[in-house]
Amino acid sequence: MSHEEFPTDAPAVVTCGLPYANGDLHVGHLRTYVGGDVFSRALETLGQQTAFVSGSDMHGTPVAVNAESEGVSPESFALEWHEIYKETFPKFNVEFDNYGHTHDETNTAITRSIVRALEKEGYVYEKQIMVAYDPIDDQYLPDRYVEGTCPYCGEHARGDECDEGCQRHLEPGEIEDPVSAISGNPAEYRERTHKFFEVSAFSDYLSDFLDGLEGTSNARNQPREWIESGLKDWCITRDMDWGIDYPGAEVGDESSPDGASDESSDLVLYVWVDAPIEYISSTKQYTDRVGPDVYDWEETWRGDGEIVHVIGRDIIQHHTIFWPAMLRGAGYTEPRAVMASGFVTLGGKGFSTSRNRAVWAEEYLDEGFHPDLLRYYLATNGGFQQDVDFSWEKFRDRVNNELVGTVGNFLYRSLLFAHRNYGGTPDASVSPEVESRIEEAIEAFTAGVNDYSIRDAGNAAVRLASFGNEYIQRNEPWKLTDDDPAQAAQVIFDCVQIAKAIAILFVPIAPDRCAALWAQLGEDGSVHDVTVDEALDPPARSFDEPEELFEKIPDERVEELNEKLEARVAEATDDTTDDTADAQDEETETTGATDMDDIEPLTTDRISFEEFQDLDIRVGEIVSAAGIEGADKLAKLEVDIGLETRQIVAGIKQLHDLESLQGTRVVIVTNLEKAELFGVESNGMLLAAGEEADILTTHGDAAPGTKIR
Ligand code: B3M
Ligand code: ZN
Repeated sequence: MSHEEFPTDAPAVVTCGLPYANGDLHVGHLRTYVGGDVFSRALETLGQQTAFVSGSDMHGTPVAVNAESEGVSPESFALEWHEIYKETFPKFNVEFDNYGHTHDETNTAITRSIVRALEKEGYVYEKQIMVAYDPIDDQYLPDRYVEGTCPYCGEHARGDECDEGCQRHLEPGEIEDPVSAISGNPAEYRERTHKFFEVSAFSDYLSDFLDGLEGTSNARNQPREWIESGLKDWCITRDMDWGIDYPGAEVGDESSPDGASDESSDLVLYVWVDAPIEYISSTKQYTDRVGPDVYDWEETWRGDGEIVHVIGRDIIQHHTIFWPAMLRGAGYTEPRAVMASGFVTLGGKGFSTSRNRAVWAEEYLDEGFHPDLLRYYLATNGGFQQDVDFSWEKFRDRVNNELVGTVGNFLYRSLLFAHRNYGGTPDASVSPEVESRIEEAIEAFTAGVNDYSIRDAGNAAVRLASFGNEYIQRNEPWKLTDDDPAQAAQVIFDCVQIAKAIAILFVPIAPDRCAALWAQLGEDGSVHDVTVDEALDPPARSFDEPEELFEKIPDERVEELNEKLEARVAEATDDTTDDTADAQDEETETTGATDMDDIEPLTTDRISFEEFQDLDIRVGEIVSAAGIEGADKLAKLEVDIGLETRQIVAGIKQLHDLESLQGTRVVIVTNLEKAELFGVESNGMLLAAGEEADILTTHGDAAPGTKIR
């Protein structure tokens, strides 16, 4: 791994978090896969050698619980979903170089060798722990088989993750008031011997690792606090049949240093051991297919590879603490970057599988929408770590205004003019103005990739198209063909050059549409093999009449789609009891969005205008923001309110990227009584909306201190 700018001379691998092979994919799930695909294509466009890999996560209780409720074996259940995912991703132009699964031979072998390496280095030990057990059903209750209360934040949590609260990984035995998620029976704790990975031994290493880690800032900030509050070792075995057997548990295996204890023969590895290892296994399978001369997995994972993990923000801890410790302990290369995406909501609320409140991946395609439209929406609608809301209205607006109105419009009008008047590209060479504008676009694209911002990389092409529209409008070539044919030819040549540059720079977002544009431009070969260096090469001489690349979405379609969605939700709500909704709803796992169907009722008590005026509400500007140590949710802010700077405690720690809040305009109630929270004085209140603490800001540029009335 280097910290040089992309492209570097080393091979890169971009990985996407492995989807649990346990149910239908919806557009919320697609965000990280589209994100990973865009990023990996963008690296290639820069000329970086890149492999793009992922696979299905076959093991663990998320698969076992769902298989059990369907009455089938976890293996056949997971394999069926695996095949579906493998077919679905390419339909969204998410094209992995290898898409494997965690249960295959490659992953089983590499997982065993890594666990053995960790044992050999002395990082694995045995310990007696209490594990949840259902005495009525006579069953151990690992991970998702048990539900209860998070000991850290008090929210309802599932076995191994506090998915509705503080997002922490929970160790076996930690969950309070345990009940079986299957039978609802109260669980008891029983003593068992399990294997532990000594993550705590890596504290110093991980601190340094995080200092150098690139990607989104949330992937550095959260784990820093976890390290400061003291790392716990991870239990890496489970009382289950489904999974990879603990190596050394096989009869006659002598490589286990202490021999296997009696109990370890019933143990499988915790799913989070073999799941990230699939990143390595999948890369190896790619090499096995194409040969090490084309791509060498060992150079990447054992040498100086640029490893970039693209994940959802709910699995940051696994990728920035547990996984790098495993890699380090077993002698593998450390990741260069972790890009952790925000969640996707639907019309401002969470996706809900059980309530059928989702836009399903297949459904999107069945409605006849081109995959590149959704890619554009998901990749450029806000920063990668910000949450994105999907609604058919917003989708229509972005498609109609930007893809059709800006990009499509520029391409169609200029290429049609070029074809009709010159049969393609006129005789000329690129003007200095357009040359430097294209260079700027390439720089913006390159900077976007190096900032891990797929939005910035994607917008480089859209901005260039917007310039193109302005350029053609300003120069009015249609008025010049008779009076100044050389100038007309110049302008149109420039436009074709811009179109060519757009085809190259927009490939990561819209691979299929850009391939069509490339063909339309009469260019040879595949645009997927072209790098930014070619954006200023002279365009092909002749091309045919162009076709429109993007189609407008009519308003009636939006109404129709919304009605369909509402009808489905109503139907599903009718025949889904809340209990099954809770037990089966795996939404929070992958999208993290919780249902917010219950909007608080309006208060009927009125207050007088005078009472309202008693509140001294001011515009403020955040000077600094930092998490309060030991508190899960609280952050300490210094806020400039014009007349002075106030220290304010706000419950936004997990919900915002604190580093990036500096300079944000906020709204502060300044005359609330002072309070002390977690030993820190709060001198005012920050206003924010809803569960996600959507921070109120001002629309214009009212200065700090301005009174709000
Ligand atoms: N299978 C899915 C999730 O928790 C989980 C990811 C594994 S990535 C190595 O989002
Ligand atoms: Zn919690």
